[in-house]
Amino acid sequence: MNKKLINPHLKDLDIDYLYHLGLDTTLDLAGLFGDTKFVCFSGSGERAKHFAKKVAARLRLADETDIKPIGKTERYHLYKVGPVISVSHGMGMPSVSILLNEITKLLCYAGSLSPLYIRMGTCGGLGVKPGTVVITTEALGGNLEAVFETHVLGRSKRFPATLDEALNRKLAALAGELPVTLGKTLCADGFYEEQGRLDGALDGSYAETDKMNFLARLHQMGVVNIEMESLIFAAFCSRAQISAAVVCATLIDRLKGDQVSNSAEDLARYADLPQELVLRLISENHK
Ligand code: R2B
Ligand code: URA
Repeated sequence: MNKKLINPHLKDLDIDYLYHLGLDTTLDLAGLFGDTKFVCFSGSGERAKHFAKKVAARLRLADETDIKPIGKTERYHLYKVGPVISVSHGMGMPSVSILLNEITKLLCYAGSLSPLYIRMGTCGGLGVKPGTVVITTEALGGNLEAVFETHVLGRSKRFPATLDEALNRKLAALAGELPVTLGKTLCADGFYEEQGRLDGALDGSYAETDKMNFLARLHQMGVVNIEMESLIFAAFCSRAQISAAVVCATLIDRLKGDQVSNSAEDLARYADLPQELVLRLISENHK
């Protein structure tokens, strides 16, 4: 993280209320979070808790029963175990964007020097078996460019979105028997039409052949998976010079269908795979 890039207006605040986390700068943030080395993001609160418990077990730290959320849990669930923050980000880029802002301020106030940010998610796959772990090399937006586009003060702003190649290589090297692959990720603004599905509520006015042509085009561009958060994640982290990676397990092969109809056991098994890869990285650094 490059502290020089942090918003200079923050020093004018007497107290900064990290509203969505339910934390503020009157608390002992340095004591609670100053030693953070990894921030691991999951979609749901359940998965963030599950990961926190696994970190505790793998690093032989806290007892499972000590794993309690810090702050409020109305929007996000945040756990701290040893050098790891495990936090949920919800679905979609706006939700991730709010969390990235508040977590990054939190870590600056806490004095955590260079934390790694890793998103561990689920996704649709393209031409890979369900249960494949995809490490994102490049995140593309709905217009298929590796640029995050947003609006600030009524004007369009474009931010390049790059991830840390060296971190990707490190993660890939830890794969062992895990079914890991590297590839581009399409980051969509929605789950249904935005991902070329034909099972949304409204008539998208496109046919099966249009959908298949689109998916084939993505596949030819080297896109291996589709999810909803990687682009803002990459863009925010590039802007703050935070080393970041996105590691997601595929639930289905979109070349074969749209519906996510996996059993609860399969879903849990798949969601565990990115967690296992990231646990290996954390354990290696904790030796
Ligand atoms: C993957 O799964 C969620 C949608 O089901 C979304 O958060 C994503 O990126
Ligand atoms: N998450 C997505 O965003 N898309 C899928 O197809 C599956 C999970």
